[in-house]
Amino acid sequence: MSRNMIFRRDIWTELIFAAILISSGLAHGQSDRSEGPWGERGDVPIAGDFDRDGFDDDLAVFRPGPNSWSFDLDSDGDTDASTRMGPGDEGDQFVVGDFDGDGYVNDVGIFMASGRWYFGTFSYNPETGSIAWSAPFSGITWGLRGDLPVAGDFDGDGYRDDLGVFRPSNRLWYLDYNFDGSTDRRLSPWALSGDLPISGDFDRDGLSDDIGVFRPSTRIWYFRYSDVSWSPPGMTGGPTPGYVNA
Ligand SMILES: [Ca+2]
Ligand SMILES: [Ca+2]
Ligand SMILES: [Ca+2]
Ligand SMILES: [Ca+2]
Repeated sequence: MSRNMIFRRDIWTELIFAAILISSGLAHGQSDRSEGPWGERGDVPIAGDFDRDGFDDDLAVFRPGPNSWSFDLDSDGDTDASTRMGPGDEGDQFVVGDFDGDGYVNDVGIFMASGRWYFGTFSYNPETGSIAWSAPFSGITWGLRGDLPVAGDFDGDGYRDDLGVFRPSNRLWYLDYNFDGSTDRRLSPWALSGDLPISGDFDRDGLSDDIGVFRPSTRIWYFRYSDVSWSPPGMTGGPTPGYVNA
């Protein structure tokens, strides 16, 4: 074998190794931690504080089909509780917030394809290891089919009880403070159709009032910080309440 052949083979080895690195996800960005495998293909993930220990580090997955929920209450990749007595059906989307204002992010909003929302709370009992679902809230109709929901503290009142939807068709974001089914604020177009919305406190000002998107085509994440100063729901000078349903 000539020197040239050996050199070429080394180049190929390098290229194949690089391709393996890229396809294995190592080049996709550094993680601080990874756990699992936990959950199954097709599961819908959420995160919150379902054990009410003050940390929003609990994972849960909704499994369409059996319509069951599994919980990993310390995100270590082990199931700590599960129940079939929870919300959800095929095609539902979920957001997590503090809709009852008790200070714990353990309430779930269920956004159905019909535009109907309902809300409830997962309560974990550490004595029995069981988790219970209760839904004392009234439901609302808000948003349209195809909207992608988020939840946060968009009015900055300290409660993560506000809903938002990103509408890919017009790139508008609609916010409903206090989940009463009326649009309190409409943001200007931002992000692209195909982007997947998230919300959180990305500028670290202590309020979960910022939005973001993940763009699957490029795997880039974009963030938009909120500059909302608090004003009473419905008094924001935004579009007519209920506008989003029109
Ligand atoms: Ca927790
Ligand atoms: Ca709560
Ligand atoms: Ca709020
Ligand atoms: Ca913030």
